[in-house]
Order: sequence, then structure tokens, then C-alpha cells
Amino acid sequence: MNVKKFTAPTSREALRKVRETLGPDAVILSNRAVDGAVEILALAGDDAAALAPHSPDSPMSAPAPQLDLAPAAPAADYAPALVSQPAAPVVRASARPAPAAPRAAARPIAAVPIVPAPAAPAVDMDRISSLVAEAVASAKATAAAEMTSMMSELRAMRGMMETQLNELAFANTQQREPHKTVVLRELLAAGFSASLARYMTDKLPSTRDSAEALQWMRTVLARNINAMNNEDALLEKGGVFALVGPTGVGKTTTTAKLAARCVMRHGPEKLALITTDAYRIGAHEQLRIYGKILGVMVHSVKDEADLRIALNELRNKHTVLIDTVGVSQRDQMVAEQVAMLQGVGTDVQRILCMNATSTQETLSEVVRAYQGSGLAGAIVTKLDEAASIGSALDVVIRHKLRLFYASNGQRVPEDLHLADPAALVERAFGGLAASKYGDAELPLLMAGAAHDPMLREVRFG
Ligand SMILES: Nc1nc2c(ncn2[C@@H]2O[C@H](COP(=O)(O)OP(=O)(O)O)[C@@H](O)[C@H]2O)c(=O)[nH]1
Ligand SMILES: [Mg+2]
Repeated sequence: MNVKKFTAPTSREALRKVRETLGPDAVILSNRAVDGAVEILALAGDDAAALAPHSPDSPMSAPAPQLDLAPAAPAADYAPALVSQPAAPVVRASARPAPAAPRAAARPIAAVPIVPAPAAPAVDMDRISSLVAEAVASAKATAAAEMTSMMSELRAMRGMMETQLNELAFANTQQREPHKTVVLRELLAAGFSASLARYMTDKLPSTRDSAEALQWMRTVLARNINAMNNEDALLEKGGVFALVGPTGVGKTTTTAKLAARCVMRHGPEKLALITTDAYRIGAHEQLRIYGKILGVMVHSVKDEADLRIALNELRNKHTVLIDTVGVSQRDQMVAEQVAMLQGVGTDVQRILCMNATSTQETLSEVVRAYQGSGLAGAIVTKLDEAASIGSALDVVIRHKLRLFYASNGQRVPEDLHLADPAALVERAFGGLAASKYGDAELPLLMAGAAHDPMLREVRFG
């Protein structure tokens, strides 16, 4: 490598000398004024090529992007010389770090761009991009949080507006269609849900006569209670039935009542009783006493294997009634019990005992918990204790449960009756003070009544 120095009174002159000596490929390393003259340090093109990396596809072999950064001196004077071999030599020279020194020494004219950029700016770029990325990320997070809070505010506002509009709409209905109000008030007072009440009044035929509207309401309700209208379906056909439900709903009592009916029809030898309540002290004693009175054997099982054996032994019986241990619908054991009854190999038909004094929400929960692969039907118990039975009927209608019997007292076997939809509806509305809700409260009650997809199958025709 051979760096040569050229001195001349003007830059043009100095450059001419460079070209004459080193040829058109010469690379200018520095150009400065020294004692009134111009001094140029230059390198032969071949020497410069030897210094540069030779990868043809290196990004460094691209044309130099900014040749004309010369700050002070009239750039036009030097530019032609510098680009005597337009890009490549300049770029190749830029791969060489050493000549950086002269740059600081004097007025850097066009030589600036051919000096390699020091490492520092690259680091700065990294920092800048990381700072930018940080800023963007934090801006995004802030925007997302703001959006979430805005959305929840919007939702709250929409809810409020819907409630208000529902109230207004309902208040309007009250004035324009008073017969709808009468029906609503009756349904709500009887313990039916606001959603069922709303669904029914929406479908109310065009009549302005309140008595007619009420009659329609009762007919529709009765029609939608899926009751067993002939006991033969159960007692004649026989099979294996398990009474399930939460503690204290009346499973054992109802089992005894059903057992009595079976014995009355077929005699004691056609029936067998099983209790799964083998753990609680004295729990199966109650059923054993009923069994003794009726002359029926009572078998006690503690698990699925036991039940399987018992059912196998009793397969010749016309009817087998299983009294199960009461489990809260909120207990994980419900699922286990349902699985046990479904898994014994024999077709065990589950009958759900529903306490009529429970709320509609509780009863819905009970149905969902005990449903499993499907309930054979239900028995509503404690009708005698319930102030209103609309909630129980609501659940029966909503879940399309097959209603077998209704129990209205503790006496065995008298207080068990075939479910009669018309009688149940009559009982639901009988003797009620329909003024339980005043005109001013109805819009409020109805405002929150959502459309319930479960009610879609209520039949009106
Ligand atoms: N008033 C009334 N009490 C009932 C009825 N059915 C059951 N019971 C009573 O409710 C209590 C619990 O009944 P039981 O059969 O032991 O419930 P289990 O825990 O589900 O087996 C007992 O005192 C029964 O006499 C009913 O229809 N009406
Ligand atoms: Mg019991």
C-alpha cells in the first residue's frame, strides 16, 4: 500500500497531479489546506481494492449514498475529481479505517463520506430503535387499557339504556294494553319467572278482555306441563327407578308412597327396594320400616359394584325402586351418583324430586346438576308447604320435564297424586293476592326480564 501526498496551490491542480500519478482509479484519502496550499493524500486504485473486502454482493458494494456532504468549501470544485471512478473506489476505500485520522485534522471536504462511519452511531441506532419500540409498546398498552375501560363503560351505558327503554316500553304497554298487565301481574304473583311472563304476554292473542287473557294464560301453562296422565305407564310397565334429589326433598317418603302403590297393584313379591344410603346412621332404617309394613325386602348397597350385584339378583322383579342418598346439587358427589346410576348396566330411570318451596333459580340448578344423560321425569314434593308453586311449574315447563306425581303431605301413601296440569295451574293461581305487585313496580320487574332461549318451545296453539 502506497499513500502519496500531493500539494498544489488549488484543489483542481492537486487533483490533476493525483490523476496523472495514480491514474483515474485513485482514491482520495484526505484533502486539506496547508500553509495556503492544498494537500491531498491519495492511494492508487489497486491498493485501495486490495484493502476492501471483495464480496460482490456485499451491501458495501452498492453505490455510495451520500457523496456530497462537504460542508464548507465549494463542493463543485472537488466533486468531479472525487467521482472520477464514480462509486466503487470510494466505497472500497471506505472499508479502510485508518484514514479516519486526517478527517479530524482539517476541513473535511468531500472526503467525509469515504471515511468509514465510526462504530458509535450503530450503537445509537440500536438504542434509538429499542427506545422507539419501548415507547410504542407502552403507548399500545395504555391504549388497550383505555379501550377496555371505555368498552365496559359503554356496556354499562347500554345496559342502563336497555333497562330504561324496557321500562318505558312496558309503561307504554301498561297503558295501551292493560290486559297484558293483568296477565303479567298474575304470573309474577304466582312465582313464575319474569322471562316466562314476558314471553307469554308477547304471544298473547289480540284481545282486550282481561278474563279472556287470563283464561288463555292458564290454558297455555297447563298445556306446557308435560304430565304423565296415566299411571299405567309407570306401574304397569315396571322397571328400575331411582329417586334422586337434594337432601330432605322427600325421596324416602316418596319411595315409600310409590312402593305402596306398586304393592297395591301387583302384590309385594313383584317389588324390591334398594337404598344407597348405607353410610348415614339409621338412614336406611326409615325405608326398612316402610318395607316391613309393605312386606317388601329392602337391600342396602354402598357402591356401584354392590348396586350392580343387587340389580342382577333382582332382575326378575317387576319393579325395583332405589332410594338414593341425598346430595346437594352443588356437591361434586352428584356427578358421581349420576355416573353410578348410569353405569350399572341396567337401565335405571332417574326420577328427580323437586321441592316446590325452593326458588326457581335453585330448582333450575338442581335440574342441571341431576340431569346427566336425561331424567325420566320428576315429582314435585311439598306442594302443601309452598306459598306459591309457580317457580316449580316454571322449571318443569322450562326444562320440559315429564311430571309424574305431585306430593302434598307426609302421609304414606295418601299424599301422592298423579300430576294434573290443570289442577296444578289452578293451585298456582288459587287464593293469591294478585295485588302483590303494584302498577309502578311492574315496569321495574319486567325491565330486567331477558329473553330466554329455553322458552322457545312453549306451545301456544
Ligand atoms: N309437608 C310435606 N312434607 C314432606 C313431603 N314429602 C316429604 N316430607 C317430609 O320431609 C322430610 C324429609 O323427607 P325424606 O323423605 O326423609 O327426604 P329425603 O332426605 O329426600 O329422603 C320428612 O319429614 C318427610 O315427612 C310433602 O310432600 N309435604
Ligand atoms: Mg332419604
